[in-house]
Amino acid sequence: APGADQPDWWKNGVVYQIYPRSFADANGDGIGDLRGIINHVDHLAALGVQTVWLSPIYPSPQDDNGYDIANYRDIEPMFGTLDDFDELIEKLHAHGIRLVMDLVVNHSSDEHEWFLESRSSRENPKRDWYIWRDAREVEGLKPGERGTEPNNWDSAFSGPGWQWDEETEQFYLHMFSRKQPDLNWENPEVREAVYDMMRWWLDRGVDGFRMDVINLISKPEGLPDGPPTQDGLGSAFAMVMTGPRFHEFMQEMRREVFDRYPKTFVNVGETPGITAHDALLTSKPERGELEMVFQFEHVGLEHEGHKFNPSRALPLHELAGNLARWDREVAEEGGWNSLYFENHDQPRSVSRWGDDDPEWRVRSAKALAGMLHAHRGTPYVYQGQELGQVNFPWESLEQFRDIEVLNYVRESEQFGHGTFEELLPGISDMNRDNARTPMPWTSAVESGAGFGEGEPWIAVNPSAAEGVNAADQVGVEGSVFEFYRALIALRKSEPLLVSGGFELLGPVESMGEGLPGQSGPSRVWAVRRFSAREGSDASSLIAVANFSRETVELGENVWPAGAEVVLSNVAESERAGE
Ligand code: TEU
Ligand code: CA
Repeated sequence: APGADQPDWWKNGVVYQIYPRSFADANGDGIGDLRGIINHVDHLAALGVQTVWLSPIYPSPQDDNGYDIANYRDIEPMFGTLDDFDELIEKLHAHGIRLVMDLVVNHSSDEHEWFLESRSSRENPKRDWYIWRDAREVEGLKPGERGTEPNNWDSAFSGPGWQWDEETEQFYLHMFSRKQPDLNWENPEVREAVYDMMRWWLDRGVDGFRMDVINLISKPEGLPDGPPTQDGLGSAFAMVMTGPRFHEFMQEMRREVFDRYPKTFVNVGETPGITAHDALLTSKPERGELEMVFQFEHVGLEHEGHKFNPSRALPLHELAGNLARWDREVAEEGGWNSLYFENHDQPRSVSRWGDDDPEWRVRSAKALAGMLHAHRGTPYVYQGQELGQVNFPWESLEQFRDIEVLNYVRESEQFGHGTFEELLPGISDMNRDNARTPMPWTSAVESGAGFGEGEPWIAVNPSAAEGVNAADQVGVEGSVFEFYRALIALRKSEPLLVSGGFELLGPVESMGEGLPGQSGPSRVWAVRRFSAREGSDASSLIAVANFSRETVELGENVWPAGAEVVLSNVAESERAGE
C-alpha cells in the first residue's frame, strides 16, 4: 500500500467515507456501484484524502443496506464484481489512497450460509455459531404454549431483540433487525472463521477495516435483563456494550490477523457507548488492540430518551467540552481519537449544529470543518460533507427508506405513541436517510444531480440546485470543497495538527456567560494546538469559530496580538477588525 513503510501513517491523513449505494451509479439502475466510485477517484484525489472507507459492499439482502452480510468473501452483484473491486483498489493505490473495508461481524445476515446451517437443526455443528436460547418459562402455560423471550432485551430497530424459530423451537438473538442474527463470539470456531476471512481481504490488498459495532461482540454471562426502556422491554445495548471479553478478543484479533502482516493496517472500531477509559485501553498501541475507535457521546448529547424524540438545541460548551475531555482522557494519555461529525448514521452537521440557512450555510460548514480538524486525532469526512450538505426537507413517510424509521413509525402507531405527523419533526432532524441521499455531482436535481441515469433509490436533496454539488464547488474559490481541500493540505504541511498538544480555550461552562470580552451566552469555540506550552521556540495554531450570526470581539486569550490567519471561512475583505 502507498506509504506502507511509515509507521502510524493513519495519524497523518484524513479518511473519506463512501456510502456506495449513494455515491455514484454507473449502470443506471438507480443504485450506486463500484464503477461509479472508480469514475470519481479524481474527486477524492483532488480533496487530498489519505484513505477511503467503504460502507459494506458484500452480498446482502440489503435489509439494513449491507450491514447484513450474506457472504463475507464476495461483492454484492448490484455493486459489481471482485474484478471491479481489484480495479478500484489498484486505482486508489495509484493515487496514493488506501482502502479500508467496513466489516460487520457482530452479526451476519439471516441469509448467510452459517445461519442457514445454524437454524436447520439443534444438532447442526453450526448451531452454536449464533445465540440460541429456550423460551423463558412463565407461570400458567398451557400445553403447546411457549414461554416468553429469554430476557427483556430490545433491538436497536424497535421491538424485542429475540426472534422465535418455529422449526427448532428456540429464540435467536438479534441486537439489530431480525434479519441480523448475532454471532456467538464465545465459540472459538466463529472467531477463527472471522480472522481467516479478514486475512483473505488483507491478502487481496485492502489496507484495514472499520469494524462495525465491534464492542458489542462479547455478551455478559447469563444474558441478564437490561434496564427498562419502554413497552416492557429493557436495553440490550446497556448490557452488552464493551462486554467482559471485548479487550481479550481485540488482542486475539491483533495476534491472529494483523501481527501476521507488516504493520500497515488501520483498524477502527465502531463502538457505541464506549467510555473514554475503554477507548484508551483499546487504542493504546502497547496493548495491541485497535488503532482508534469511534466514540458516540458527542453525537448523543442533545437526545432526551429515544433519538427520534424532538431534540434540544445543543449548548456549544457541551460539544466543545466533550471533545476536549476525550482529548484529555484518550489522546493525552497515549491513545488516539477518531474525529467525526457525520457518517451514514448521522444527520448533516450543518443542519444539526451549524446554520443551514442559505445565507450562512457555507460559512457554517467551513467553521465546523475547521474546528473538527483542529482536534487531536484522525479526521473523517463523510461524502457530501465536503460540499456542506444539509438535511433533506422530509414531508411524507413514502420518502423514507431506512429500516430504523420504518420500524419506529410502525411500532409507535401500534403502541399509540404518536402518528407519523406527530413524529415527523423528531424524525426529520435525526434520521439516517439525511446522510443517504445521492451524492450531488451537478445542480440538475430533476435528472438526479449527476448521480446516474436511472431514478435514484432515494430522493435527491433539492440543495443541489443551490450550490451543494461538486460541479459548482471543485476548483471554485470560496467553496466549502476548496476549504476542505486547504484544510486537508494544511494537515500535511503543519505537524502541529497531527502531533501538537491540545487545549480548549473556550467556551467552557465555568466561563458562564461566555468568554471575557464577549457578551451574551457562550458562542465562540476556540482550541489551540501547540508544540510546547512556553519558551521562545513555542509555536501554536489556534482554531476559532463564531457560532452566532453576530460579530464578536475576540479577547487576547483567544487571539493574541500579532497572530496570523492561515485559513479562514470568511473572505479577507469581509473580516472585521483584524
Ligand atoms: O451502527 C451501530 C449503531 O449503534 C448506530 O449508529 C445505529 O445506527 C443506531 O443505533 C441507530 O439508531 C452500525 C452501522 O453503522 C449501522 O449503519 C448499522 O445499521 C448497525 O451498525 C448494524 O450493523
Ligand atoms: Ca448501479
